[in-house]
Amino acid sequence: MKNIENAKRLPTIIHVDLDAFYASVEERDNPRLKGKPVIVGGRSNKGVVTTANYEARKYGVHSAMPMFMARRKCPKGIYVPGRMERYQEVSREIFRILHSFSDVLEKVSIDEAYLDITHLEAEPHKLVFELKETVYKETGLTLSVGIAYNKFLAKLASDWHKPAGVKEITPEMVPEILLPLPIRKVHGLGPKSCGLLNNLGLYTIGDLLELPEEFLMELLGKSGREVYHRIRGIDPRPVNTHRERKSLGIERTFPKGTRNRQVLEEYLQNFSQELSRDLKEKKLHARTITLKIKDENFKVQSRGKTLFQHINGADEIFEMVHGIFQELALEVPLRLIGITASNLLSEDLQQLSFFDL
Ligand code: TTP
Ligand code: MG
Repeated sequence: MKNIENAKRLPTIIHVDLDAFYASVEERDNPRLKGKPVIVGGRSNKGVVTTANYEARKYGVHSAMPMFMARRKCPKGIYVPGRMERYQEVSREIFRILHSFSDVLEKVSIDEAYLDITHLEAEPHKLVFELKETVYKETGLTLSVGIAYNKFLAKLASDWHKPAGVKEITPEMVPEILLPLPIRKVHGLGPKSCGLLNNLGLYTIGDLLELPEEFLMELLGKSGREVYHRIRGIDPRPVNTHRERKSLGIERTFPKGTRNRQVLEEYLQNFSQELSRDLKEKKLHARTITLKIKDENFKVQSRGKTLFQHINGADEIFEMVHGIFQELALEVPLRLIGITASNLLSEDLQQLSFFDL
């Protein structure tokens, strides 16, 4: 019995993160940008950098940097405004590919996911190689991957050899890898907690290992326990395929305000279709549909309707949002229109509850 217990394999979890995601999509869509420093962000000098490709990072440009500073550091850079819808579209394509490798997948953000591949036959490095090849062939984008036996270490590893790198962290490597790392690398320690710990003279994970669990809990509250275990390479969080989503939405800003009902309704038609596709892909149904508008005076309004049953069909969504839209006076031209689906129910959970009845 003991032997069987010992032979039980550790999980194999991979963390996938696209390289300079928005900037890479811009490069791919516009070959003229290839090899040049590309910066995506607000057009005005008051805006900030959303992301910069690795060429631009050589000049010291990075996410959240004010645009004027980026322009100063990298005057030859190519500055492009973001195209959120396009990034969403490419992201969907990538997630379709990721799903085909393992359906035990947790989406963390538009360009980041955990996949549990423990149950698959394939050797992890071989699978990761194929996954990278497939994403590159089908989308032209590169990604970095971390392989480990838990989520914390997999995420740490994906950042190791960016861009386009692969890094595995095995149990034997843990002390050597973790001890010298700065404490900000610990998932769960934000800038505020890091500041507190630095003030106590604690800078590396090695320093943190000296602290008793109670001390960390007193300092950090509930997350103190998680941090205590994480710095020892322990993280029991499973890859959560039903990560709860609160809402799903799509919106569009216009370069010029419009009151043209026909044009606006056309947007709503398209959005309803896209939202429906998104909900179906995620096996979700929504009970509340909300219309969001912003007019030329920057006045934002959201109006929602809630049904008794859950829906995810394009026609049903459009019918609801159209009803709300028709009640609007449209006195001031609109600069933005969008739809959000909320009060979501996962199909898997729904099935579960049927069985429970
Ligand atoms: P990240 O994965 O953090 O960054 P990245 O993909 O651009 O670069 P890296 O190679 O280091 O992974 O974020 C993914 C996308 O999310 C990024 O392309 C743009 C967007 N983003 C923001 O909108 N605001 C931000 O502050 C950051 C960091 C990212
Ligand atoms: Mg990324």
